[in-house]
Amino acid sequence: MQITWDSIWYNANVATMVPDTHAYGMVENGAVCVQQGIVDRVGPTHSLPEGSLARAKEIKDCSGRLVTPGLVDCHTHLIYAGNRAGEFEMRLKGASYQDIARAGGGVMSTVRATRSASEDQLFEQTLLRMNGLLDNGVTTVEIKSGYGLDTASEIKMLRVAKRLAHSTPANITVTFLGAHAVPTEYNGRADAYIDLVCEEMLPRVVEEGLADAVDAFCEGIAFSPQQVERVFVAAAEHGLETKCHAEQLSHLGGAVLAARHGAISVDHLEYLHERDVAVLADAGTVAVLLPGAFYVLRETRLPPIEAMRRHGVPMAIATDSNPGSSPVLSLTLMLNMACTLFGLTPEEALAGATREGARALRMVDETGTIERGKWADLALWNVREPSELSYQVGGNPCQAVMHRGRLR
Ligand code: DI6
Ligand code: FE
Repeated sequence: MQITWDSIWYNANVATMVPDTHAYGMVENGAVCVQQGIVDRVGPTHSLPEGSLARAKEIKDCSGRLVTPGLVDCHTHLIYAGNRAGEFEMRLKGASYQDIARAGGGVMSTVRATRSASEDQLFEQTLLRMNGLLDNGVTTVEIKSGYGLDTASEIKMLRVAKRLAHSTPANITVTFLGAHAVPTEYNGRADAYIDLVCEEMLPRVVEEGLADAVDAFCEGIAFSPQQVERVFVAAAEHGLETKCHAEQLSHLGGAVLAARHGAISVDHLEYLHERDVAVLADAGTVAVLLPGAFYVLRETRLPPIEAMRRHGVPMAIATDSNPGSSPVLSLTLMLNMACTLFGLTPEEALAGATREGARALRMVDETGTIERGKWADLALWNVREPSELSYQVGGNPCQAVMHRGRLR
């Protein structure tokens, strides 16, 4: 019986990102054969069964260019209204991110704009940003709520996320981040706000099936470890995965707390202590590094990369796309910053935006590497070597994207 594939991308340098003896899991002059949205075969082009290309429904001669897994952006706050260019100017004149937040700006400024926007307006504005990400080779995106901070507005954001999931050619996962900041109306009553998150918002979110995971911001300008822990306990009662914004601006111990509660990922981590790293390693928690926020806030303290490497903590890279600390829509630019600012190797950076990003979303069995049986999520780039993706600063080398077998 002769096999007829739906599509074949051939003559490509295929960085499968499957961890093995070759750097980048590279198959030189390779071919990827796709059947019903799934990768069916990866191997050298010359070993394709005779006549495969002639019989395939769709073929692409990649002319020696690079093919990678579709990129995975595992941490975004893509849904919001307005922008914070004014705060950017204030920070350039010396105000700190925390000063601005304590004065009622920061997250709360975006909350006011997001509360006043209609669901349709939010959808339209977010779609433009989503397309920016996807143009840059992304096929999987995590989206958080967290700019509503009252039940109706959080639900509004999550519905926009679900609409995006249905109308975008990408795998979208949705995270409920009700515990992002204490809204003004709860000033001085953070515990009462956590009651609202756990007792009213979360049950509604679960009832409407609006989220895959729950996140919380553990920080001086947000919530204490005790408050975050209440959110994790409530999430577990509802059977939802957890994640945590931790050790971004100071060390409160959120990362270790989250890891002990079985969180899939802990994110930011500039202030993580070396002694915390072993706990993440034992728990199998992914460290999500966000060099865009580090850059925009002109942070100087580096996450303990070498210790994470030594302990084998999986490291993912994401945009943290948000209007305050990381107005970023290019994940390939984050590969560059992960190398130049955090000292990752180009291979670690690319793994961070593919395989390890997928791991941070518990999707690594479906996407994040090019392997038989996984979704055919692929990106074709106008470069030959995978290190060029980290090397280039700005611009967009992405030439074609396939999501679950369909060309975008
Ligand atoms: N850390 C971040 O980087 C985003 N949220 C968070 O907890 C930024 C949120 C914002 O400034 O709008
Ligand atoms: Fe974030």
